[in-house]
Amino acid sequence: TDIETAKRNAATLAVKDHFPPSPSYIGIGSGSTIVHVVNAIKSLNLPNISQIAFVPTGYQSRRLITDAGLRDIKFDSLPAGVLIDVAFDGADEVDEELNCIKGGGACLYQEKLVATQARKFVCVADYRKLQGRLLSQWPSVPIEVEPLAAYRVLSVLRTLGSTGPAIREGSIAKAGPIKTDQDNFIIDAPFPTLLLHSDIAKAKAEGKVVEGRGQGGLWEVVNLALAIKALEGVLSVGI
Ligand code: DER
Repeated sequence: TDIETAKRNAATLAVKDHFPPSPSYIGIGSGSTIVHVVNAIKSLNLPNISQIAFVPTGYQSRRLITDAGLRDIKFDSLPAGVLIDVAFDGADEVDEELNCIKGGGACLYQEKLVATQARKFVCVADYRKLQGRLLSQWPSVPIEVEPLAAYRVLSVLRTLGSTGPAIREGSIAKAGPIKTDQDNFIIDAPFPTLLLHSDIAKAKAEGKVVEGRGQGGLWEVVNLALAIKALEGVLSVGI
């Protein structure tokens, strides 16, 4: 199957199996696969669609929601303590425990906020993304850092065995480092193939885990991995 068809298949499956009957809040991720999720939601032709607030994970995600005529709500406008019913998002790579590498689109901070405030996180991915271990295909772990913390995080990553972590530079359209929607840098940290969380628990037990607090944000960089574990993860793979 060609990749776009695989993405559409994954999105159709994910929405069919996991879009709740009468949700209040739905999380919408970033990237290209999520476009198919929004299309699949629209084709449900829900009579109560205007009652549902869609929570974006960045500017691209927000534009996707509003261009589709759906009602968007900014993350910081969510009522305190409310849980997002289901968050749909893509990933760059997923392992057999549903750990995800995210951040290819440099939206991972807000993606993580939405994913971790959702009752259920549905990762929508075409077959290329599903690998036994993380960093089998994807080259490095994206980490969002405040610019002030960047050089310190780079040196910590080197001591953790990352082979050449670097601040993500813009292309010809952007001189200098790219900035995320939260005005942060992205560091891409290459590591050898990453371990599963079960292996990471073992690495923690052996004291190989470094946990620290960057400027204002908590980042946990374990010996080999920075990965978000999908909450009640459900993996919808397009074939
Ligand atoms: O940045 C991210 O984590 C996104 O979810 C993204 O990388 C997935 O992008 P894709 O759906 O275009 O492959």
